[in-house]
Amino acid sequence: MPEAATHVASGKVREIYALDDERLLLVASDRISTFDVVLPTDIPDKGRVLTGLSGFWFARTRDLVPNHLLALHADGRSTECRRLEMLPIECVVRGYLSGSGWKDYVATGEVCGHRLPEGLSESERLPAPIFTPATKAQTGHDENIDRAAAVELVGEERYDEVERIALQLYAFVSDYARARGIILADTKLEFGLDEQGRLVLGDEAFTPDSSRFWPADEYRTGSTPPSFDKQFVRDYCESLGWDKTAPGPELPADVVDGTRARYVEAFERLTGLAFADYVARPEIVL
Ligand code: Q0Z
Repeated sequence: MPEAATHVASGKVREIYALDDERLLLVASDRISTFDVVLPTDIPDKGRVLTGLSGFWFARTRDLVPNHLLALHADGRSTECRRLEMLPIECVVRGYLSGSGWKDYVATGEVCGHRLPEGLSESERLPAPIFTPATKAQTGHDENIDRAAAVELVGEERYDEVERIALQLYAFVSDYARARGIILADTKLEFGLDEQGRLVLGDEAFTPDSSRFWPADEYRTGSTPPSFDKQFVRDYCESLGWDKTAPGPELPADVVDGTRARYVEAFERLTGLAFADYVARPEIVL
């Protein structure tokens, strides 16, 4: 990391540093969280996998929408990006009924004001992908909101623009992933504005931490399909009878190795690149 970089913010598993007035450095650690708790054991290379995937998608979607990426650093886990004025909403697209979308549907028959057909099962594919914005909670959980509430936060014109772009991005990446045996159930995108007020895709994009990836060959409705990346960790934590409050348990070597292998497999299947080649030369994803 450059000597002058000053720390700006910490996420559960990432850090942001300011390089200057216009540029930030996003650093993805190898930390992993499950059931909202960061575990004391790292997954080696997880931060590189996520950084490489984000870079891969930024490079392939730049004709749909400009993004904040300026450079990938040689460590494979740090990205230099343009500093944006971030919009105050999380831009979620759902192609399948899972997580809070499933909970809201069971309670109300709707998700973020989208009335859905009756009788859908958990994890079922939706008739068409839906844009389901959420507030950005500083602590705790993001809250799903409807169009009217999101328009209050960003304005009608900007809302219509992010909805259209987010749906286009989801369509592109979900088709790409599906052809490689991976279902993109849903994804959370963050957009910002540049100096000229143009919409720019920021943060991380289409990583396993910001999206639900399901192995297509294990997909079925009526329950939560296994997560592509975190299933070993979840199964191990469940087997302990841990109460899901901090501190989380340490992970044994076989769970670490199996989880690392799943992250690397997601990277290699989605990008078609050998992960070792990425580590040697991160810019190959661009
Ligand atoms: C992203 C976050 C992380 C904690 C701010 N290009 C940008 N311009 C301005 N702000 C951001 C970005 Cl990406 C920005 N976050 C989310 C990331 C650690 C929080 F690595 N917060």
